[in-house]
Amino acid sequence: MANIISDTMQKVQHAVLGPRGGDKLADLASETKEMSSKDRLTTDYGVKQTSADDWLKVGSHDKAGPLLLEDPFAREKIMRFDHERIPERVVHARGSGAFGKFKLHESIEHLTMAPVLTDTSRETPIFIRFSTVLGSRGSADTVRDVRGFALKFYTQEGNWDIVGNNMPVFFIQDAIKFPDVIHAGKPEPHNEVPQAQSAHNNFWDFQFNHTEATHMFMWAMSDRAIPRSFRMMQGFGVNTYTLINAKGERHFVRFTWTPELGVHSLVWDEALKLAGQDPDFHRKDLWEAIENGVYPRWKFGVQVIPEANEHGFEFDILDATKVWPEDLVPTRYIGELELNRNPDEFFTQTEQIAFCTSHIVSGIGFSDDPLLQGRNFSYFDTQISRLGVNFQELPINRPVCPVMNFNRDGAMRHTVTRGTVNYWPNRFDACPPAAEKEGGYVEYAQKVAGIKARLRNDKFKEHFSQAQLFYNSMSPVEKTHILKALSFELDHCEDPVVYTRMVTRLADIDLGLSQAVAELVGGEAPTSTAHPNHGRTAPALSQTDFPGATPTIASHRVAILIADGYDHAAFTAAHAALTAARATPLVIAPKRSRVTAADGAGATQPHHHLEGFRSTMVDALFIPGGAQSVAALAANGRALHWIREAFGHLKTIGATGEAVELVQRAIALPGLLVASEGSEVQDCHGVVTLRDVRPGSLGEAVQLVKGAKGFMEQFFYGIAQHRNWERELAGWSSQV
Ligand code: HDE
Repeated sequence: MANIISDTMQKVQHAVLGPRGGDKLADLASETKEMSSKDRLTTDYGVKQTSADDWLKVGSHDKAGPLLLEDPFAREKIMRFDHERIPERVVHARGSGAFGKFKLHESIEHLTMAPVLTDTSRETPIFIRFSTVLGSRGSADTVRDVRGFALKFYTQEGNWDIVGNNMPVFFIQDAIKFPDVIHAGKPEPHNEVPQAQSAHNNFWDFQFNHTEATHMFMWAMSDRAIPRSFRMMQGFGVNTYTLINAKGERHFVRFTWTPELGVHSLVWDEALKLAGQDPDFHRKDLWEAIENGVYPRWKFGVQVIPEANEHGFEFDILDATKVWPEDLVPTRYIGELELNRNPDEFFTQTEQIAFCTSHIVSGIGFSDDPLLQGRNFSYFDTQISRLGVNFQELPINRPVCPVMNFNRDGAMRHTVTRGTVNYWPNRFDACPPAAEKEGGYVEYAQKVAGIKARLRNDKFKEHFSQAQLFYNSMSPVEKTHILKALSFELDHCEDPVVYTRMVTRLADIDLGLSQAVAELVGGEAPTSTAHPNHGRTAPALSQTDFPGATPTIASHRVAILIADGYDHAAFTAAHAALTAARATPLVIAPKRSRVTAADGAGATQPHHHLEGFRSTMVDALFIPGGAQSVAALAANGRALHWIREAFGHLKTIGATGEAVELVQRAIALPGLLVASEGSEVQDCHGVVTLRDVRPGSLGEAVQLVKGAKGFMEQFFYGIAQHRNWERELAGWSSQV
C-alpha cells in the first residue's frame, strides 16, 4: 500500500510540477494543445467528423428537409456553445494579464522564513491580472476607476496571492460594507445605468454618507484612476499582512511595487475618447509591449512595522483607508516583478485564474485588518460560484509544488488519486501533516482576548486627515485634475441632494477645493469647515514622484504622419531612430495604400489611415516635410485635428521642413511661437521643430537630455516626459 501511495504521489507530483520542476510554463505546456492542419475535426468524445457545416437532415440533395435531433455532432457543438459563458467576476470583471517572474534581490530572512522572500537564487513564476472594478466584461479599458493588480506567485511552497490595486487605500474599513460600496458604484438597480462609471447619484450618495471613503475617493478622482498603461501603474497589497521569521517574531507589512517606466496617466479627454475609439486600449498595450520584447517591470518592496510599534502612529496600521506615509515607514525594495509572456488562451488562463487573499505561504500571515479578514472569506467563496469547488485544479490555478490531501469529489474533479483511504489518520500513515521543519505552515501564536461584539478600533473613526494629506501632496496640475474630475462626476449627478451635500463634504478636505467645485457644479459654496486642512504633505503620493528610473521612449507609440510626396530622408531617419530606441513607430497616412516619397526617393506602406486610427492612441507625433505631402495634410481636416488634438493632450510633436508651418497653422495659438525658419532645433513647450534639414542633421537620439542640440535628442526627451504640463498651465491645452 505504501508503494501505491508513493507511486500516486509521484504521478500527482509530475502532473503538478511538469517536466521542469517548479516551472509554471512547463507545467502548463504538459497539457497545452496546438492545432495544426494535420489534426482532424473530432467530437469531444474523440470520433472524427466528416462535416463541419451541415446538420443531419431528412430530404434530398435538391430539397433538404427538417433537421434531425438525432445528430450528436450538431447537438454537441450547439450545446457546448450554449454553455460557453461562466458568471463574470462580480467585481473586476474586465481584465487582462500575463505570465512573468519574480526575482528576489535581497533576502529579508530577518523578517520572514518564506523562501520566496529569502532565497535570492530563485526565480518564482508569476501571473498578473489587471482589471477595472465596476464595469462588466465588455466595458471599456480607459474609464475612470480603480485598477485591480492581482499577483499570483507559484512558489515551490505553494501559491501566494497578493490581490492588490493600483491605489494604496480602499473605500471601506470593514468587509461587511463591501456589498454596499459595490452596489452603490455599479449601475443603478432600476435602469442598469451607468456602465463602468462612478459618475452617478448612487456612488456619490454613498461617498457622502460613508465618510470613511473620503480618502479613497480622492485617489479615485486623481490621475491614478486613468492610467496610460497597466505598465505604468504602482501596485499595492493595501491590506496589512504580517511576516514571521524563524525566531517566531512578527512584523506588520504592506506590499508595494513600483513600475520601472514611472507612473503615468492619460488626460481625461483622451480617456473619454479612447473608451469609444479603442475600448481595448490597455489590454492591447500590454500585449504589444510583451510581444515587442519590452517587458514591463516593477520593483517589489515592503513597508515594515515591528509588532512593538503597532500603536505608535496617529492612524491605526490595520486600517485599509490609511496609507503608511513613506516618511514614517519607507518602502524597502527587495526584488523585481517582470511580465514576459502573453497567455496562450484568454479564457483558460486570464478568465479562469482565481485569486484568493487567503492563499499565503509559511512565513507570511494575516493581521487583524478587518477588511483583509473578510476578504479571506469572500474570494474563496466567490471562486466556488464562478468556477466550481475544484477551481484549484484548473491548470492556471494549480500549484507547481506537490498537492496531496483528502479533499475529494465535487463537480468537475479530475485528479485521480489511487488508494483505499481518503481520511486521516489512516492505517497506512498515508499523507500525514507536515512538520514545521518540513515546511509545514507555521501559525503565529497570537494572543487574543476580549468581548464578543461588533467592534471598531477608535483610531478607525478619523476619516479626513489622510484625505487632506493626499490632496496637499499633489502637484498643481494634479490638483487641477482632481477639481475637474470631481466637477465632471458631480455634474452627472442629477439629484441636487447628492451634489450639494458632496460639495460640503469636500470642505472637510480643503475649503478652496469645495468652493471651486461648488462654482462649477452648483450648490452653495461652503465658507467654513469643521475640519480645517492641516497643511501637511507626504512623499510618494503624487505620481510625479515616480518619473521612472531612467527616461525612456521604449514601447511608446509614435505616429509618423505622411502623404504622397513626403521627405523620405527625414522619414527614414526618424523611423530608424525610433526603432533603435525600441519605440513603436506607426505610419499614418490619408489612405492605407502605398504612399510615395518626393522625387521617387522611396515608398511606404502605412500602418493605418487617419480616420481608422486616432491621435489618442499614440504618445507623440512626428511629421516630416515634403511640400506635396504637407500640402495634402494641410488640406485634410482630420490631419489638422490629429495635430491639434495631440497638442491639446499635451503630447510631444516633432516636425521638420515644410511640416513646421503645418504644425504652426494647425495649432494657431497666439503666444505659441513655433520657429519656422533656420537650421537650429527649436523646442517650444514640447513642439520640437527643425526647418532646414540637411543630410544627417536630425541626429540619432542616443541620450534623452533636456536642452540637447540634436533634433532627435530634443524630440525623444519630450516623449520620455510623457506630457508637457506647461501647456496646460498656460491654458493652451483647452484652447485647441
Ligand atoms: Fe476584491 N474581490 N474585495 N478587493 N478584488 C474580488 O474576487 C472583495 C478589495 C481585488 O483579477 C472578487 O475573484 C471584498 C480590496 C482585485 O481575478 C470578490 C472586499 C482590494 C480583484 C472580491 C474586497 C481588492 C478582486 C470578485 C472587501 C485591493 C480581481 C472576483 C472586504 C487590495 C482579482 C474574485 C482578479 C476581486 C471581494 C476589497 C482587489 C467578490 C469582500 C481592498 C484586484 O471576491
